[in-house]
Amino acid sequence: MGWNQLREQIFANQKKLGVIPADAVLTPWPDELKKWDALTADEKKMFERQVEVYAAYLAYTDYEIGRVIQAVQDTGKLDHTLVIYISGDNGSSAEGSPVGTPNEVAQFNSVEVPVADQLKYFYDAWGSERTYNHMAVGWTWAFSTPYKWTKQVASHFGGTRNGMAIAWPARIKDAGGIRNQFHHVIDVVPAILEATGVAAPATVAGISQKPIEGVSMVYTWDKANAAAPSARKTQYFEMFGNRGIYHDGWYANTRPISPPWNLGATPPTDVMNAYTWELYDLSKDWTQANDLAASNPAKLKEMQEIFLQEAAKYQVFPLDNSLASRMVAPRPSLAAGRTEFTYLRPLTGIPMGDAPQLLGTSYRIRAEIEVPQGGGEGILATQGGRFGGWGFYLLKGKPVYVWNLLDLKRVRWEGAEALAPGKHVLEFEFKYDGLGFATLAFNNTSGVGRSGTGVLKVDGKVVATQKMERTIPITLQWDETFDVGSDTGTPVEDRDYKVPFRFNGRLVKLTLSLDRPKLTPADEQRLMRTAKRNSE
Ligand SMILES: [Ca+2]
Repeated sequence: MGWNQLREQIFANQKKLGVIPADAVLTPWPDELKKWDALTADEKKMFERQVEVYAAYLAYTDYEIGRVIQAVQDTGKLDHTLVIYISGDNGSSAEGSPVGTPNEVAQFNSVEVPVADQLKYFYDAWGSERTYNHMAVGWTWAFSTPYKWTKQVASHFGGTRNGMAIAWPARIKDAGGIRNQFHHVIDVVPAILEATGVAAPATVAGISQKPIEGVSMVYTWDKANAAAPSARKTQYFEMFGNRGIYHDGWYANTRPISPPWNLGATPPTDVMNAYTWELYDLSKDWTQANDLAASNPAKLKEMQEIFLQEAAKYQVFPLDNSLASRMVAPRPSLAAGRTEFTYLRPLTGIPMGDAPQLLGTSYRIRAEIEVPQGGGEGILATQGGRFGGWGFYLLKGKPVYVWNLLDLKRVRWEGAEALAPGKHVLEFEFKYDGLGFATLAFNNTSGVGRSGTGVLKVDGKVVATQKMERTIPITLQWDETFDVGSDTGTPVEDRDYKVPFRFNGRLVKLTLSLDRPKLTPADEQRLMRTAKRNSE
């Protein structure tokens, strides 16, 4: 079964179960996505594999959640346990690209893996520890049935609305009952507070607390209130400048400028006014299918005013619709503003934000070590892992530096000779050819992902020199860390070692120095001209 047929089947099932109203309309398939029948045989084969693995993941998750519930039941406390189950933290995710990806880290670096390569290299491995996989957007759209859009799209329910089930056998008697009141995830805490009779603290450790902004959902539990009006009257939504506002059964929202799977899109500079608005009467239109913006401009204006009020109240302004530049914007961290990092002993688990950032920059890593009798082996420093990262280590006594380019290619510098026991200084110097992350401030990606030349030295002598034609542009593998003296998570090169691959000698001192490219006034003018041209 393809994704179009799946969407129809899900929609029919939702009506049969009564979780959507009988008069709900299935929103149309988007022009941006291929229909299943238009796919090639190879595409169908690969995409079926993707969704089978996703289905297996769902079944596995379901089973494990069942074990948690069973464990509560085994203690005899299930009758007095409140369970709030929400299936997702937003809509189904479209971050895998229209063809899916074996490596989401590659996708976040705007590197798409063609279907032919997926079939050739990743078909059998899909869903194993060899892949960081994500299904194609067609499936995503089907799993957001009956709505439009996906995760990241705050304006439409395909990006925001999730099914929720609440159980409390001793208290909620209408088991299996369905409720359709409009609520938001911030209403979970007020519901728990009311259910438990616990008041929200006015102060914590002497600090007065902001008021809780949600409203309780407990009133919906009694069958007599099944059709009671929603206690939540108003809720704003916003992400990357794209936005929506719910108020008393009405919903107004902007239309996304570009789909979330297009990471290279240039957002409009006038975030307040450059968007088209839509208007929906949710009391008659569950799925945002019938846009009333043109026929009821007065209501739309009223809703837009409410958005402005709510956004001001909850510190949404200034709206920011930048993508890449926001992703890499400097944040407060231990690493912010530093260009020199010195480590005097082994250390693991430093998250990406607090580690030296080696992308889009020239840098030098210098390791003073003592190689033990019998030869050196193990990690000096590493960051990332199997799906993107770098490693500096001794392998059978020889110095090795590896850049793992998103598990699609590995570039390697290696000394020909094993190091003799005793003191040594190892250095890896990388000279980057581009302008670096600073160009992203102008919504321009020309500075990232450029070439560079690496030189590996032992005791001051060059042992390997190589140019990398491309570098990872945006991000390393975010769920792995920067480690000194051993490796955690996954290795950057499985063929060389298994984690933790602890260095068996003495690490006297490890220094990383960054030499970030600086924009000249001429560079800035050129980038500003390009940004202006793109927005016109
Ligand atoms: Ca690792």
